[in-house]
Amino acid sequence: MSGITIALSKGRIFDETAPLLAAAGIAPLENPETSRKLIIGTNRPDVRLIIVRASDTPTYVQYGAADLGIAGKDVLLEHGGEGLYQPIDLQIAKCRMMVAVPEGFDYESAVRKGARLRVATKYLRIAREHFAAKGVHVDLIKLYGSMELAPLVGLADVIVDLVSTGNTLRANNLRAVEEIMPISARLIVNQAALKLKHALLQPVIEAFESAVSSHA
Ligand code: PRT
Ligand code: MG
Repeated sequence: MSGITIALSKGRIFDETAPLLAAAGIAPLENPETSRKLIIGTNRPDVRLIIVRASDTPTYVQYGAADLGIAGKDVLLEHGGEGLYQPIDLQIAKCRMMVAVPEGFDYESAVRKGARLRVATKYLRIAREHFAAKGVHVDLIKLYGSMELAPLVGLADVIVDLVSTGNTLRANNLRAVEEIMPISARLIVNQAALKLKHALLQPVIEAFESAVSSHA
């Protein structure tokens, strides 16, 4: 396609990206939250949005099916970032990657004693690197969601998950014991498109950039 395709996921990424799109003069013609369409036009005939699963965004941009995308740092670290240029931390969809345990589980002494921990998470790469750097031996258990359940039913000792308000942990009698890293969403750009469509992409990237820095 000769215009610009932007990959976004529904929910918090779309909600928090809408003001940035507006700053770039881009207005979606339909609301992806209510529309069933996966390709959504905008007020600009040369700009369209595609609606993808959050964890698929880097893949669409890597292969050039989208020129731009917006994805959480968590998603980018798990994907690996091949073929992607990551020019801007958009400072949206912020949260923290945390280690959490059930109330009553003594994480600090388990770590001190060199116990082998069973870790349930969707974020295998991030968890593997975190515990390897601490020298903690872990058995990683891959889940696709609702990690909070795993320690409550004996599937794991600890979880690695995103936390924003902490309400989900509290509601399930879990507590955060370690912050792995702060997370926010990044603009990602297909590296080939950045060269071939520079004149088209550069103004959009700059509009995002100035919208973010005027917010800081
Ligand atoms: O939901 P789906 O399986 O489709 O994919 P997803 O969960 O990857 O997508 P989505 O849209 O839920 O999240 C998109 C991005 O938002 C993530 O990749 C993060 O970078 C970012 N983000 C910011 C969050 C949160 N905050 C967040 N709180 N992603 C998920 N959560 C979840 C968290 O996993 C936990 O279950 O919210 C729950 C905790 O929230 P609190 O407020 O109770 O602490
Ligand atoms: Mg989700």
